[in-house]
Amino acid sequence: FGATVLGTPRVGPDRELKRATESYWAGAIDRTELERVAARLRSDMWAGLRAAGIDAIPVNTFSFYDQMLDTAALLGALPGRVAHIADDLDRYFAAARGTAQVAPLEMTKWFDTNYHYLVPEIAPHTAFRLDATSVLDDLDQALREGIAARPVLIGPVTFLALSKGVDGLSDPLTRLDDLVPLYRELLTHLHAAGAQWVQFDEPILVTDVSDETLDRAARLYRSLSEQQVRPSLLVATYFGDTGGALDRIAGAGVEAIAVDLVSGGLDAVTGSDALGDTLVVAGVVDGRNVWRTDLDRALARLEAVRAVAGSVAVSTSCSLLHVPYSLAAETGIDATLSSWLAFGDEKVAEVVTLATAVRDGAESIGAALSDSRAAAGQRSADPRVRNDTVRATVEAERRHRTRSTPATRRRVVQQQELGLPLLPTTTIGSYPQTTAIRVARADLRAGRIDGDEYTARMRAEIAEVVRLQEKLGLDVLVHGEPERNDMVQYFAEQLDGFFASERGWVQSYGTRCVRPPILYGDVARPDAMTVDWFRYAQSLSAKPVKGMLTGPVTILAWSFVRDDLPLADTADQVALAIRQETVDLEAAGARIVQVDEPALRELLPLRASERPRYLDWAVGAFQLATSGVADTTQIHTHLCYSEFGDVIGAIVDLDADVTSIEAARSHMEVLDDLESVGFDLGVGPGVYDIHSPRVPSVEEIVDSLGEALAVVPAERLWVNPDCGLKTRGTDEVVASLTNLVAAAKQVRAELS
Ligand code: THG
Ligand code: ZN
Repeated sequence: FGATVLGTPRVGPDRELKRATESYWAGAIDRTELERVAARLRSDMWAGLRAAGIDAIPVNTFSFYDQMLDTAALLGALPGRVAHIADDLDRYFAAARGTAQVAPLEMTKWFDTNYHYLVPEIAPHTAFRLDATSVLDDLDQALREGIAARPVLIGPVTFLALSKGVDGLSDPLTRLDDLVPLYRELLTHLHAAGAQWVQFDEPILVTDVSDETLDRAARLYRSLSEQQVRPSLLVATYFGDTGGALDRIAGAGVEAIAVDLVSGGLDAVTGSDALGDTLVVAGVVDGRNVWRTDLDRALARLEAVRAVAGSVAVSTSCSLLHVPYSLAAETGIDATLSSWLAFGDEKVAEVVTLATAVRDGAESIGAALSDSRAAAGQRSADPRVRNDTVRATVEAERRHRTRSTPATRRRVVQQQELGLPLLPTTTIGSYPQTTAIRVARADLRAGRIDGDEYTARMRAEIAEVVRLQEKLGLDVLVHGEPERNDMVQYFAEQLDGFFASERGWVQSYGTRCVRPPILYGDVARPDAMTVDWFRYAQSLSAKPVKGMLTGPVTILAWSFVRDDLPLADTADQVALAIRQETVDLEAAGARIVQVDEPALRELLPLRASERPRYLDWAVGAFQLATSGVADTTQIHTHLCYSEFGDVIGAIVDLDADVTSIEAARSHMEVLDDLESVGFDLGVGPGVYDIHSPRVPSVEEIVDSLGEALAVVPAERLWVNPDCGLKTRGTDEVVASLTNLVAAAKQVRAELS
């Protein structure tokens, strides 16, 4: 084949699968109807790819929830606690979401993307058993529709490497040999059903895998390729440089290897002497960002690959799961900006154009090449892309990264300013998103109300939240963030340099999607973004209300970022805008400003060698954002996870006066970790888990505080839930916070 993509989005151009699945969960539609929607989405996707000219079409890239969960089901490795559920689809959803009786699988990020997968649990005794129904059904549907179908499977190495060992199994990869017979049997079935090719996704090979793992992977693919009767094998690597793994896998006798030539370099390919007549599937069209491909550059890479490989096919760098369906759905975008972009459909067209050039020569795509050059030239010359004032200001300000006074001395002046009790109580920022809030937002969007009416309704929400916090007796208040749809999109809509898309949905996990803003130009803050809301909230209370901002690293992590400026430079531009906002909040009377960085760990490079450089600019950007205020102004931050691992030193370097972290589920071990690296700032370990509807008792919270006090001195300890309250109901929130305040008071009394 000459033109392919490694995978496709699946939630539907209009999020049809989200709606159908959520209706099925609510009992509003039955399984037949849900499967009808699913079959239709697959059919439309394949037909679209074929019509565009893709000659090898990935199938089995559809999923009702997640591809890792699908693989667990395929291998008979769903957790034992859901085994009693008779219906296979309900059993599958139970593993994904839990039920009243059983806990769901954990969820974690898929490499360095914004997609979250379910973490399979593998025990020493997990009895793997092939259940190929789902993949065979997919293949069958495709072949009946006349599609040149290539079933896609998560490769066994990646599957086990990303699974969690349970019941005493420390390394799931030790069970790789047990999977070999299942995958061999699967190849037999797929071949018999009519598959010419099968794709094994092995992105784990672009990370720092051990030699032992590489040996295991090579052995595994050797034993699959030695099978006589089977489809041709494509091993797909993506999200980075394949490095030495390329030769090992090519040497194992597979027919094709996919390499990501956007995230990774050409060297692994051009330097290889193991390719022989292997087909290299060259990922030259970026599958996870939204920029139009530079066709000249892509062609040069394809030529370089062709010079060393048996043959070359054109592909996206990874699955198109990570980009929106189509630019055509975006009506609010101006034609110029649009001409710089490519979403899923447009990327497919680029792949086909490049494959035409590979086959018939560059002359055959003359018109496309001149369009591509014109768009690139126009983009680099556009005044919105380069703002010299911004560049000069960043240059002048970037030295100002540290606060002038050390944290311990700041704590003294801040305490004089704030006069807080020991163990101050607060919340992370958001309060429940009520129906009234959603209605107001929808009314504004539909033009049923004007901006003034919207502001009035939001103020009413803020007043309610402030009143509630006063009544509960919290010490440091928040305004509740009713005006924010999303903590990144809200800022992107107000900053120059960002385009906030209307329909550009990308799956985040399960049925949940986000619309990442597109960061296309130098970032500037034309006006204050949050000050009016803050000023109103503070006017309602004598207690300190926190100014609430999202940090520069999180804004980048949850956006599509530029490919024409180093991320570190963009981070400083965003940081400068946030810095200006902190200064304005301070001038408006904020004594505390919180700058959240829940995604600090998400952008951590996959290769350890690249991590120090990342942490350097990421921490630097946070420091630039937060060091413009006076010593008396207290900077808070919030991090949404507790396993700091590789970033623990960075948390110290952030130098935030107070850090709130998720700790409820990890029993405060995180505090030990922090203190052991010399952390001596304020810390608010979450004292209860907001991800569950359960209301924590006073005793439980008192116990948590006791554990925390065993490692953190009382003068530095804060009391808060472990995350924002946006997804919870008001009744639960009132009950939980009542107990939180009571517990803090009880422990305070014991201490004094
Ligand atoms: N904002 C953005 N990106 C994120 C998160 C975020 N990435 C990581 C993490 N948080 C992902 N978590 C979620 C949680 C909920 C939803 C999406 C991602 C969600 N989405 C709504 C849905 O799909 O129905 C749509 C939300 C909307 O209308 O904007 O519930 O917090 N940027
Ligand atoms: Zn959080």
